[in-house]
Amino acid sequence: MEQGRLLAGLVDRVLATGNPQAERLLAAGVTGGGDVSLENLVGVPMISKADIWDCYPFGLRAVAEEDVVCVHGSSGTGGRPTLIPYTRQDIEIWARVMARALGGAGATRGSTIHNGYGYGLFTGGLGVHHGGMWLGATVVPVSGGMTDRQIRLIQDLRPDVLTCTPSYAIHLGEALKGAGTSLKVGVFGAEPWTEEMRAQIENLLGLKALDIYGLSEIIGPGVACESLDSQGMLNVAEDHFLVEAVDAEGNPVPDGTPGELVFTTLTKTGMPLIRYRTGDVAALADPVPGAKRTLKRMSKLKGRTDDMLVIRGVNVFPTEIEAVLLADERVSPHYLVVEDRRNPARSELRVATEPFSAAVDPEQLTNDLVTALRERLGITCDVRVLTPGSVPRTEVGKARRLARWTEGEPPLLGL
Ligand code: DLL
Repeated sequence: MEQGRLLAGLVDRVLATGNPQAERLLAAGVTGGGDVSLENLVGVPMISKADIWDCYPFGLRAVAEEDVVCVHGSSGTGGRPTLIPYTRQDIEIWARVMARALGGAGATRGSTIHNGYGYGLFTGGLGVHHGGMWLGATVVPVSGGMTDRQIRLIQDLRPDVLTCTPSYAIHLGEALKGAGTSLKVGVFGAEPWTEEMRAQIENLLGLKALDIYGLSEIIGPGVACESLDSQGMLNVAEDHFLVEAVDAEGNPVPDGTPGELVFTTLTKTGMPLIRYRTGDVAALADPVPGAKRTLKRMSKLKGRTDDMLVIRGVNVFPTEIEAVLLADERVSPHYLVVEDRRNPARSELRVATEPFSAAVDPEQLTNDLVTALRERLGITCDVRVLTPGSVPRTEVGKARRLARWTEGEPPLLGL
């Protein structure tokens, strides 16, 4: 099978570098591509973000320095920055998987793509840019922020495709104040978002909202993307990125069961990774039966392993809280989940929300949300319904939906 052949070639390429990833393979007894197959992949050592940090900046690079054409990564809010070197071939692969993702969302050569993802080290802006141009569409490289100018461009250039984070889509939708647009589809990602958030975005912007997933370590956006025909799941670009889902011990979980996603970059050259554990949790599934697309699918992300909250023994992902909050039509899509750890022996969950309108009775809404959260998640949360506008909006970068309160002032006034 094609994936098996690419995998063996990848293992040979990595071994030839002698880099720390190669040393780890050798230590596990892997001396050549012939030692690894799709069937025995589970026995091959995994690699993590900590390993990339340990080799900062480019210790895991697998090509000569002059073959690198650009660098992307994440700025490292949670720690050190992660930098990824790309070769010309990597950029082409990225452009192709992104073009396929945009095409699956209905974009064509005739499309205008309003690209509100940030341009820079972050992969969102340039990933969509490369893919949109590869497809032959017109990309408007607006980047994040300056919302008034974005509204003006949407009205003047009449784009059919919007690409940005789901939280910024909400922000744009609110700034449009009900004015109709030419937008038909949105390709939103880089942050977790639920079906309930999807309904709010579709309602606000009058478009079809699709999910796109990716991470700089693997390539950027386009590792997986929903298409109009993928039935709510994301098609994984398996011809380039081999996917596994594993439990906490690293054992594979069956399709349909959420597990940590592990990717192998079959065709990447600048910084290929074998069994990169992402910390992202989702469930895998086969392609839609009988469909033309033959790629494995993944569910929307439940969250990240490091964002999972343990409240009095109950495990909760912030997305589960979002789903309960936004299922109530009185609640606006602006919220913050706060894990109150001031007493480390007993974490409490506080949830700050806003009603859509000042006409909503805050006391009634508070009681209803406490009940709904208890019924759905089995935990009692301290819900605060704040006045509209209290929860900070994110105009640039990723929305912050989870805060940890360890001491001192609350992360948000009113908690
Ligand atoms: O966020 C790449 C990207 C850009 C994806 C634009 C989609 C759209 P990083 O900055 O390296 O790359 O962050 C990667 O973001 O491990 C997930 O935890 C999270 N993430 C990305 N897409 C989604 C999504 C880009 N659709 C990290 N749903 C990943 C939930 C997502 N979380």
